[in-house]
Amino acid sequence: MSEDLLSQLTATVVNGKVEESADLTRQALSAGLEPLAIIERGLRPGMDVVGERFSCGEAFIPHLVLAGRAMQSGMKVLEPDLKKRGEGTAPVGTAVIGTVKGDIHEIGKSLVGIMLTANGFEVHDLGVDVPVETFVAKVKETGAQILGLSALLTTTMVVQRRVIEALRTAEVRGQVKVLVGGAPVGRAWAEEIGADGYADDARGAVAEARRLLGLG
Ligand code: B1M
Repeated sequence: MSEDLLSQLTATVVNGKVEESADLTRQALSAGLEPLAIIERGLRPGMDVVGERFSCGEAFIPHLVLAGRAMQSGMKVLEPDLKKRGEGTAPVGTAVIGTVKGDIHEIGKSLVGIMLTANGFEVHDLGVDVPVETFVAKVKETGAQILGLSALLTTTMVVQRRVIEALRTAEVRGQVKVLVGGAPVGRAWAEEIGADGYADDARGAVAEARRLLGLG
């Protein structure tokens, strides 16, 4: 039954069915499925299918846009439940996150933000296509201990390096730990550009942020 719901959910994302995605997500929640399982085993696999189809010329930009909307409408249903988990205790730290300049991929970054919030972080999400200087200014303004930089394109991952350089120039590099992620980004890249941490998914981002703050 649950597996059936999850594979239907994957299909609604692949087919870009925005309302059906929200409906099925509600049904999955009512059936007692964990929000994270719904994301990881229902919604996200749909994005991977559409991405693969795009790579081999079987899907086009409008399909990516619709699939993105369908995934986001499911995530909207789950967001309040996930965020509630971080309420009621003092924040474990402050994080600024965003997708770097030139890159409008939003979903993975938002998921990282939701998961950090769910795990007790105060999160300032700057959105997508964020200029280098905006990251620096927000780190200064909030005194954040974590800066999360998302990049989904091989052409924009280089901007992560520029942000780190700009933090150095602004003399705030020492006060913030930089966490990088996104599909083309790996640990070797994180080390090459002098980032402090790397994670390949939202769960890993929370674990890495906690490790960087010495929270275990
Ligand atoms: Co684009 N796109 N896209 N796209 N898109 C990819 C990334 C691509 C791999 C598709 C493909 O070719 N198979 C490819 C990149 C190739 C490359 O550079 N290596 C690509 C391309 C080429 C493009 C355009 C250039 C296409 C064009 O115009 N010709 C264009 C670029 C626009 C721009 O940004 N300037 C473009 C546009 C778009 C849309 C706008 C249409 C849409 C985004 C809609 C939106 O976000 N609102 C879109 C989509 C949907 C995708 C795919 C299909 C799905 C991305 C997604 O949301 N995945 C994607 C293919 C794919 O990933 N399979 C693709 C679901 C999400 C939960 O996963 O974002 O990977 P992800 O995030 C994960 C991890 O990466 C990680 O945790 C997240 C959650 O588990 N993570 C972090 C992410 N950020 C992190 C930060 C961290 C830690 C972990 O710490 C701070």
